[in-house]
Amino acid sequence: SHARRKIFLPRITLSRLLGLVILLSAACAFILLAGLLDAPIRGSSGHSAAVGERRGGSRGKRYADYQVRSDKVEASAPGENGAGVMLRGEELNRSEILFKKEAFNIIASDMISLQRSIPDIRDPKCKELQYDVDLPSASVVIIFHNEAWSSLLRTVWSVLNRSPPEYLREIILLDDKSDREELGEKLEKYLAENFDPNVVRLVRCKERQGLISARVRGAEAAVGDVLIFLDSHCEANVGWLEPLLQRIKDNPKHMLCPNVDAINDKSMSYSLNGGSASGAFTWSLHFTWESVKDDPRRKLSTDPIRSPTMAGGLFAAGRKWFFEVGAYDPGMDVWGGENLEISFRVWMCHGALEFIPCSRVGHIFRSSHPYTFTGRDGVKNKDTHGINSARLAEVWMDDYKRLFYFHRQELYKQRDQLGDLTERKALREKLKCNNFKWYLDNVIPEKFIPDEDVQVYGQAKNPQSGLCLDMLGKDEKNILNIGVYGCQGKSTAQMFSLSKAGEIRREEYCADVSAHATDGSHVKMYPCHGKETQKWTFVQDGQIKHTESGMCMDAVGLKNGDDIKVYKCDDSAVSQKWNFDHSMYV
Ligand code: LR7
Ligand code: MN
Repeated sequence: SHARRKIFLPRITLSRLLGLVILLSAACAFILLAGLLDAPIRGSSGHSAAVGERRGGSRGKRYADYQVRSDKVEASAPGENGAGVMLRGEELNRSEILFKKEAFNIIASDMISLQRSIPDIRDPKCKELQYDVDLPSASVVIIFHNEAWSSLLRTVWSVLNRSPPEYLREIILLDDKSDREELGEKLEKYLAENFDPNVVRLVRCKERQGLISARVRGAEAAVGDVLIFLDSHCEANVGWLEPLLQRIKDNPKHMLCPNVDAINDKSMSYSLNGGSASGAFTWSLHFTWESVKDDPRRKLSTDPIRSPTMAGGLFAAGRKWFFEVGAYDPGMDVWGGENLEISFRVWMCHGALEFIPCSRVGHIFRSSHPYTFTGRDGVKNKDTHGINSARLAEVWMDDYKRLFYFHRQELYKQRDQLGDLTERKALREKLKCNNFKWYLDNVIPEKFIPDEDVQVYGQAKNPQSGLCLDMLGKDEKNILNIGVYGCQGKSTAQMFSLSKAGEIRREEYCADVSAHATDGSHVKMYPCHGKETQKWTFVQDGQIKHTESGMCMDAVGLKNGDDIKVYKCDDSAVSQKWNFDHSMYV
């Protein structure tokens, strides 16, 4: 694999460049002075000195408060202190056109300093924590494919400016075969002029790898003790590095995520993004953010947050252990699925996954992808998330893969075309990993299992109308009325469970009716909360009765696509009878 990439080593060192500047003109004394005070110079010279001195002598504790730049910036410059940029007129029009290409506001990003300041929004208690002086060294791996110039370099600068040089071994910029002009020689020149080549290293892939293999290439090129992966449109915040390194020093089998702050895709404003969060997943194998659950192990607000899953892009792991625990599945392509795969794997194979509240990194959340989904096999517009997820389901989820395939029945039919899985299955054997049931029971016991934690499930049919309860093409997240539709068999839109707790439930959303429901009140899906408005009683061939209001779901007079309503319960009304068919299996 080494033959396929080229390691770029610039010929001009920074000190020679500096010398040149001094010789060229006395008028440049001003520039030199500015240079000495400025972060580019300090970043490079500081870092090259640091490589040899690291771990030399002094032990003890220090605070994580490293920040070079923010105090010297004109506070009114665009985007400073994490402010958003508001565009008008022609600039606004141009940014909206370019938004389609970049999936974020590139005009605003280009207006902002590559070294802008951002607010230190850590919990104030983070500033009281102390860290060992002797911490492991970090290799920050930033993979990119056609990332915009300013967002890419702002990521690099934020890491350099806010990481103590003695711990930052290197930043690896892994170019996953970008074809943008400016990311070619112009980038090489910029890096050579601004950074120590031993600290900021550019590695190029000859063929596009997709983000998953690209990350492994980056990790293979790294030499630091700890790998820290970042997306190519991030901004590391004050003190972000030390809490990660300390935690890995103390727990070498922990994989850690910084708290992901939000950089707004339209204004570039930097914000708290709700503070702390953790991760979960849906049975369709998408990552979800969750609020932090109570955990008796957590004594302080600054303590790590155990998380069943991670979002994927921003995390740290010991370099050796990252490979021991299986890096990534090399059969996964382009984008998607690897985040849940690594999450399940880390927990099942005797590691742990945590969010670290005192380590904060901003990320531009984009609503589309500014690149193609052409696979390594040349096939265009691949459903890489689906295929990658099916691979993970086959290797890691045991019988629970049925819940994924229920959502993706076409993939179930093509499951012999997912590529070779023997190595990943062998890895699971070799590491003697726990099974998926263990993961569910121990790591995410609150996860609703639609065909286990239930009384009945499947499609709910009313014999009189012949219609089934149906989402009517709506997304439950919008809290809209549910209805009835011709029964479809194994349709996700018609999958409902009656949970043991008496909810009419779809994963995290529950059928909800007000306590004061009257004849003709609608039924809405609402996030499950376990309270009375979401409790129902039901026996097969009987009524679905809302316990609190005493009203029953009734299909009287309903046609395909109508909303379901509740009416006063009437034992003799066939329009109030329902059957769940259990038949969710493919
Ligand atoms: O072919 C590619 N090669 C690449 O190198 C495609 C992408 N990339 C790079 C890309 O330039 C970027 O730096 O890979 C990185 C991630 O791609 P994004 O930014 O388009 O992904 P995302 O932020 O939309 O998606 C999240 O889920 C992905 C699933 O595969 C990855 O794990 C991303 O890293 C992940 N991002 C985060 O977790 C950021 C924080 C939370 C969110 C969202
Ligand atoms: Mn991203």
